[in-house]
Amino acid sequence: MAGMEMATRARRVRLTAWAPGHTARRRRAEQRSPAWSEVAAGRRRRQPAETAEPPPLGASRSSRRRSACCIGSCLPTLSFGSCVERAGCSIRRAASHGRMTCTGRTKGMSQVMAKVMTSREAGPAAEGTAFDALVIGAGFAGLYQLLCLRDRLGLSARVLEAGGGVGGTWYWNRYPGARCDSESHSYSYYFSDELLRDWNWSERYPQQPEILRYLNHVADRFDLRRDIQLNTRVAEAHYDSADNRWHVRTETGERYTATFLITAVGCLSSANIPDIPGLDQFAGDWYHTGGWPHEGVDFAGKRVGQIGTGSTGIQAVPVIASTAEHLTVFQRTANYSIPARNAPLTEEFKRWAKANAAGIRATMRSNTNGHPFVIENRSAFDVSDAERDAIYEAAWAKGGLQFRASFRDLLTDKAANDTAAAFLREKIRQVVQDPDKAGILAAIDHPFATKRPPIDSGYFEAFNRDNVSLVDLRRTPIECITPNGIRTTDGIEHPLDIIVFATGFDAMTGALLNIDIRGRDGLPLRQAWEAGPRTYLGLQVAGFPNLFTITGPGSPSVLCNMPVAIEQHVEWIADCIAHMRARGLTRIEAKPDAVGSWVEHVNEAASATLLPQAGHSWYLGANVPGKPRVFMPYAGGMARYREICAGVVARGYEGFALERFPG
Ligand code: NA7
Repeated sequence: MAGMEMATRARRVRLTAWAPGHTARRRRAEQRSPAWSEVAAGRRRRQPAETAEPPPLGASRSSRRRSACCIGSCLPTLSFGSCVERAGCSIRRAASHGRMTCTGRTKGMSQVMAKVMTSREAGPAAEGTAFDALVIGAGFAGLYQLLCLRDRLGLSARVLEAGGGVGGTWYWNRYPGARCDSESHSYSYYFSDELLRDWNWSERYPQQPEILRYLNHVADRFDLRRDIQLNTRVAEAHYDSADNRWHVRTETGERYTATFLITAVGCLSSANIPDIPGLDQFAGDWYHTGGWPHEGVDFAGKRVGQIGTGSTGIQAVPVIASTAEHLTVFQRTANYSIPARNAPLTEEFKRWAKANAAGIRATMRSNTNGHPFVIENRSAFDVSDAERDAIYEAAWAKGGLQFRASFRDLLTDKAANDTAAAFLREKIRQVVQDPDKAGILAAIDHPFATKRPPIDSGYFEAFNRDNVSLVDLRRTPIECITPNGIRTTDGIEHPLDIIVFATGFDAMTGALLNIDIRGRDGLPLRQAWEAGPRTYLGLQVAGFPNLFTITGPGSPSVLCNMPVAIEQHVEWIADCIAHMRARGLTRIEAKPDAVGSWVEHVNEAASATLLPQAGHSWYLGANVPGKPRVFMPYAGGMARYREICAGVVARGYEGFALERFPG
C-alpha cells in the first residue's frame, strides 16, 4: 500500500486558471494570470524546511518479515449479495459489479476486536438517532473529521465503520510486505504539534502494523473511540428534501439521520477480484491482498501463485518468496519499480524531523504531490547524457518516490520520460540474471510513472531465486482456474496450493457506489455517475445536498501523499460547516454548472500530463471491466488545488448554493 503521489509539475505545463462557470475558451483568454501561473508551472516556493538538508535516514537496509502463523481460507459464494463465512473469511459478492469483494473479516480478528469494541467504542445508538453529522469510515480521514466536527465545532457526530477496528486501509491491508510508500515522517497528521512530538516512527517506510498502531494511538489520544461505531457497514444513505436530512441504514438494519453526511471511505478500499472462470472450483486457499486474514497466512511448504504486479504485488513477492516452497508470479503488465532503501530511522533523523516539523509541513503543503521533498526545477535535457545518468544513479541509490523528482518534466514530456524509462529498464536487466525473466519484466508498455509507480524491497532480486518463476500473461493469458491451480492458454497448468490476488481495487468510486446513496428525488449516485464520476472539487455532487466526499474523484487524492490531501479536505469541510452554522445556513449543494466546469478542468489537467497514456491504469478506471474510462484524480497538483479551494471560499463559496432550511 502506499501514500500515493505523483509529480506532474513542469515549467511547460500551462493549465488554464479555473473558476466555476468558466468555459475553456474563456479560460484560455485568462491564461496569463500571474497569480496562478506560478503554481501551474510547478515552480516551487522556497520553504524553511528546504534549506535544511535532512540527515541520513538510516544505515542499513531492513529486511523485516512479517510472521505468519496460521491459515485462513476463503471461498466465494456464487450468489449475489450473500455473505458466507467459511474458515474465517467472509466474502461478499458485490451485486452491482458482479465481482467479489473480500471483506477479510476473520473469526480470530472478530473476537479480538469485539472485545476491544465493547470496552471502548460506541455501540449502536437508539433507533432513529439524529446526529448533526455522520461520517462513514474510521481511517485517516474519518478519525480527523470526527475530531474536527466534535471537538472543534461542537457537533454531535458519529463515525460508522465496517471494520472491527479503526485504521481503514491499514486495518484491512495486512498482506505480506505491506508498508507505506510515503516516508514515515510525512505519512502523519500534521494538525497537532503535540501529536507530532509524541509519536516516533521506527523506519523510513513504516510497515502496516506500525501505521495501524499510529492510528489507534490517534484514536486514543483524542478520545475518539466513544463516537466510533465499529462492525457497522452502511448499506444505504438517502437524502430527504422534506426534512433536509440524510437517512442512513446499516447492513444490520440500524437507522440514523444526520444533516451532514461525510464519506471517508478511502480511494482504494473496494477489492477488485477478477472474474476468472473456475475460481469456485479451486481446491486450495485464495486471498485478496486488501482483505488479508488477520491471523496471517503460512506459506511454508506451499506452492503459491500471485496474480498482479502493481504496488501491492511488488511488495508481496519478496516476502512470500522467502517462505513459500515455490512462488509463481502471473504478470499481465510489466512495471517500473524503484528500490525503497528502507531502513530504521536514526535518532539524528528523528530529532531533525521533530525540530523541523513546521518546515516539513510547509513544504508538503506547498508542492504538487504532498511529499516532503522538492522537485528539481530542471528539465531532463538541461544536462548532458552523462550528468543525467549520474543524477538517476544517485536517485536510484537513494531510493523511494523522490526518483521522479529528479527532473521537472518527467510526467509532461515524453522524451524526458523516455530517459528515465530507459534507465529503469536497464536496471531490471542488470538485477535479474535470467535473460528470459529480465525480458518479461522489462517489457514495460507505458511511460514511467503514468501508472502508480511502486517502490520495492528486493522485488526484482526475488526473481533470481530458484523458487520463483514468472508467467507472462501477455503471451499466455490465464484461461481458467482449475481445482489444482491456474491454467494458461498454452495448456500449461501451474499447480498451486494458494492463490494471492494482488489485483487492486475498484478505485475512487467503488466504495462509494457500493453504498446505495440517493440524493434529491431519489436520484441514485450510481445513475448520476453512469458516465463516470462528476463532482465539484471532488468534494460535492450536484443533486446530493450536504454530502461531502473526502478525497473524492476530481480531487488530487491518490496523486498526493494521502494524509496531506485528507487534512486539506477535512479542514475545508469543517470550515464550511462552521461557516454555515455561523450564518444559520443548513444546506449546501454544488451547482451543476460548477460541476460541469470542474469536470472539464480535471480532464484538461490530466491531458496536460502523460498520465492518460497508460490506457490500462486504475486512475482511468481501466482495471475494472465495464467501468467508464474517465481520468478520476485531479492532476493539476495539490498546491494549486489548495489555492483553488481557498479561492472558492474567499469568493463566498462560489459554485455552491447555500441556504437556510426551511427557506
Ligand atoms: P494495482 O496497481 O491496480 O495492480 C493490480 C495488478 O493486478 C496489476 O498488475 C494488474 O495488471 C493485475 N491484474 C488485475 N486484474 C488482473 C487479471 N484479471 N489478470 C491478471 N492480472 C490482473 O493494485 P495494487 O493493489 O497493486 O495497488 C493499488 C494501490 O494501492 C497502489 O497504487 C498503492 O497506492 C496502494 P494490469 O496492470 O491491470 O495489466
